[in-house]
Amino acid sequence: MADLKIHGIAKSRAIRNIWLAEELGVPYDHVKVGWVDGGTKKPEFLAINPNASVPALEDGKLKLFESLAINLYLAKKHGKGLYPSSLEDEARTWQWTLWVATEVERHIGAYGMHSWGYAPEKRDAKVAAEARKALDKPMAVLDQHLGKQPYLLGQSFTVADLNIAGVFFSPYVMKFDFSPWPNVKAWIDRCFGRKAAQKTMEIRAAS
Ligand SMILES: N[C@@H](CCC(=O)N[C@@H](CS)C(=O)NCC(=O)O)C(=O)O
Repeated sequence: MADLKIHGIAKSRAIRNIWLAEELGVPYDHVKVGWVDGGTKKPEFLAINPNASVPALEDGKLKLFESLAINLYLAKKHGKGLYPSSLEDEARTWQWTLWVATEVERHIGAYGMHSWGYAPEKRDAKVAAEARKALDKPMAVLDQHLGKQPYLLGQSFTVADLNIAGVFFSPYVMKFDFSPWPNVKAWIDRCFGRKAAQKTMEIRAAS
């Protein structure tokens, strides 16, 4: 049994943490907690994440929730070049992470649920269209930034890239059209072309 436990089925935001663990090459146990089957409501899970949602992390005595915060912690703890070494780049990592969580995730989430996530009878094309339109502004910001450099912090892939690309994990798998933002498209192909990302996709596909 590994010290590190990632709770949450692969077809959930836990995939972001699985990807990071695969990048780091750290041993981890994958505890496949889901919500449809009531797994997130069980007392033993609520003791780890009282929000009744996945993912959640246990690392020895530490318990954490919030997928993107979990990644910041793991990347900082294990390093391996994925966590920035300067204070300024650390601040940029927090900036992009909070940006994707507050400016992007709800729109891409709504688009995804109303395009492929919900059963067809629950999908609302109007909600999907509005969510897609709301993405234009933040995606233009990301595209402009990535026109200057291959990765968010510069020349190499870091947890900042993984956290932002991780929010697009299922849209990427579901062939969301990134072509209106060519720099984002080239960057996300680079991110998901990584060996660890490919392995993570296989884990998700097999789940
Ligand atoms: N902001 C949280 C969101 C967690 C979340 O909403 N997870 C979904 C699965 S991807 C969930 O467990 N939902 C439980 C439910 O809908 O009852 C994070 O990024 O970890």
